[in-house]
Amino acid sequence: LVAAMEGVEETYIMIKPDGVQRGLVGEIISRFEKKGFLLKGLKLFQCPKELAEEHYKDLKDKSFYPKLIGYITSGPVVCMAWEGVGVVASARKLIGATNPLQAEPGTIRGDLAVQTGRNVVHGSDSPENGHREIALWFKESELCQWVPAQAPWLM
Ligand code: 3AN
Repeated sequence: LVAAMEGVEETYIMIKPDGVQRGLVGEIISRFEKKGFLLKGLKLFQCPKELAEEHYKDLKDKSFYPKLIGYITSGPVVCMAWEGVGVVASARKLIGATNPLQAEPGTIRGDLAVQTGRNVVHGSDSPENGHREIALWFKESELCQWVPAQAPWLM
């Protein structure tokens, strides 16, 4: 039902190792839940180096790339797949600017982070990448195709 709705997208959201270690998992998940998006997949996961490199392959020529790979593989991350109308852009708004010092108060990074290299959360930057990243981080069997019994906020 939901998948057939116009404008429905999916996005890959990941709580990075600093978010997990600082005890921000519940707080961050809660913001997406309260907004009203639909959770399709969720797991705590130690990311292997090869997967981190694939995920961030577009950044491989950047000077910070080796540090970024080291950071993402430094401890467990929380992987999430969220679905909803316009979820990709909306999630990026909830997350805030890449540099947490420029992120607006009220956003996750604006409220909870100070460093670009420790910005607690990732969100896909396009519907295509949402699709690609969910396929990269989740097995099909780890994703639930479900609709809440009462979900007027999704309709
Ligand atoms: P966003 O995560 O907001 O989409 P991107 O895609 O430009 O930002 O960067 C991906 C990740 O690379 C960021 N979340 C951050 O962890 C890291 N990153 C980006 N720019 C820098 C930088 N100047 N120094 C260190 N890490 C960076």
